[in-house]
Amino acid sequence: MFRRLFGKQEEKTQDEILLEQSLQKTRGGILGRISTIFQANEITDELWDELEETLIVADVGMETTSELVEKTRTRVEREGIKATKDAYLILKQEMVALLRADEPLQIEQPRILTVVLVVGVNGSGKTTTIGKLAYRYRLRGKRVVLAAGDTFRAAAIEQLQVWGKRAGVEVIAQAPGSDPAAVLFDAMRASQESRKAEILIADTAGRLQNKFNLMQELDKMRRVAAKQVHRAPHETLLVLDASTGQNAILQAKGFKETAGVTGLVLTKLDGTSKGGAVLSIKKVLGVPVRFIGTGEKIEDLAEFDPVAFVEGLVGE
Ligand SMILES: Nc1nc2c(ncn2[C@@H]2O[C@H](COP(=O)(O)OP(=O)(O)OP(=O)(O)O)[C@@H](O)[C@H]2O)c(=O)[nH]1
Ligand SMILES: [Mg+2]
Repeated sequence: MFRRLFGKQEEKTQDEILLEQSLQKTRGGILGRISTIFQANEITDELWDELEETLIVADVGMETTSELVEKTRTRVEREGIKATKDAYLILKQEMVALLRADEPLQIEQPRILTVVLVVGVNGSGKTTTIGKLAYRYRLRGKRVVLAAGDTFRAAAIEQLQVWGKRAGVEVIAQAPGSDPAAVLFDAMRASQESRKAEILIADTAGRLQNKFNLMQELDKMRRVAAKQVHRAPHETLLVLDASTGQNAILQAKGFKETAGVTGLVLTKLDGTSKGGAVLSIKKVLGVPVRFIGTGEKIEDLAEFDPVAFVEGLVGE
């Protein structure tokens, strides 16, 4: 019913199945209670109170919780809805509305070369995500090149090379310690000339959003990209460790202001019960979630789909 409401086929895609599996812990936790709340016989004040409390405990955040409950309640009252199962449907619709992106993802839009910058704090899962993205788009018949823009440590370059091999795509790298903007410049030129690549994905060093020098370095990469290819970088994906819940959102605020972030990748959703925090991300940051990391393997990446996410979050 819920899927059909959004014009979805009954058959689930591989991405939707991955999403649902990665939300098992979240659904098994406090958020799983929501479907029980809506098994009550009547819609009462207590039902709304209980819903609000559950969402807050599930790390959804105060502001988003209030808005979500208020909107759902208003619609239920205005539309004269009496059955709890119909109210539950409205709640899920409102959750989907919170997550919808305003713009399409740029990676597969037609253009000569699409440049994707991947940023985030240490250990959030940038390099792993790049490997997964490269694999995903190569399987779709795209020519992909990776740029080893994390020149901080030799091991970081090697790690990207390992992922490149796994994904079956080329990695453009320079010696450790080189200027990341120069690596990107080289990789862009190689992509356009000898490699004829359609998608270039650049790794960057893990950094804190408040480290001035590192943020300057990122800015330089952006400027170099823009000089060489019209409107590049076309996507700047911020990778966040979803297991840190609301903290991930705080971190993202800092990045968003300085790094021109256009989309989010949430990793390690599979290992956490804090998936509820995802509901407030788009509202708080104004940036949509684009991908979900669902494990450590190369195929463990799902394109974010609000309907499948909400289904996985609270159950059908
Ligand atoms: N369970 C799970 N683990 C993940 C996921 N994504 C990344 N990891 C793990 O997180 C750890 C860090 O991943 P990296 O890709 O090296 O992170 P990074 O952001 O590139 O780290 P730095 O280069 O040190 O800043 C690794 O052990 C990955 O296997 C995910 O979606 N799920
Ligand atoms: Mg890395």
